[in-house]
Amino acid sequence: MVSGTYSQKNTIGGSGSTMKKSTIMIILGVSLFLAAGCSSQDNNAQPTADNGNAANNGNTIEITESGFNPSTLTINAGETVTWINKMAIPSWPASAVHPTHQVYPEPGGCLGSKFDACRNLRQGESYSFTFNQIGAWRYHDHSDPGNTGTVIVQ
Ligand SMILES: [Cu+2]
Repeated sequence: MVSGTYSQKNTIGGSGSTMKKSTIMIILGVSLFLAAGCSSQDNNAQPTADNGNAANNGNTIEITESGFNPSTLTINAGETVTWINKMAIPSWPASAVHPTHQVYPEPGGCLGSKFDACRNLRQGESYSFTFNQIGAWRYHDHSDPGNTGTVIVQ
């Protein structure tokens, strides 16, 4: 069927109308593609941005050469904090007090409490913890115990 359309048996008028149809189809197709492309970009951009903020309520602490940034962060109970290692060397966020990590009053984790990354984060890696206990919770870098910070949960 397809090869018949382009065979020499077709009249000039026949192939002309085929070309017009093709042109219209292409224009329609491009218009639909552009319209669909624009709307899908709008639909995708907003949920991604919203979800990114909602994931940890913006409670991100960067681990840098000069310490935890911010070194003190205040959140509401039930919110999640994410530490991200921006250093080339590894970092292990964990509850005070080194080396037992037992200050945060929830059991679990690998040593004394649930608030413990339990491993070194490499550069670019992150650790998230949800604070359900109200208080001022000191923590440190288990791989560099002199580096400390506080999460205040209200
Ligand atoms: Cu420690």
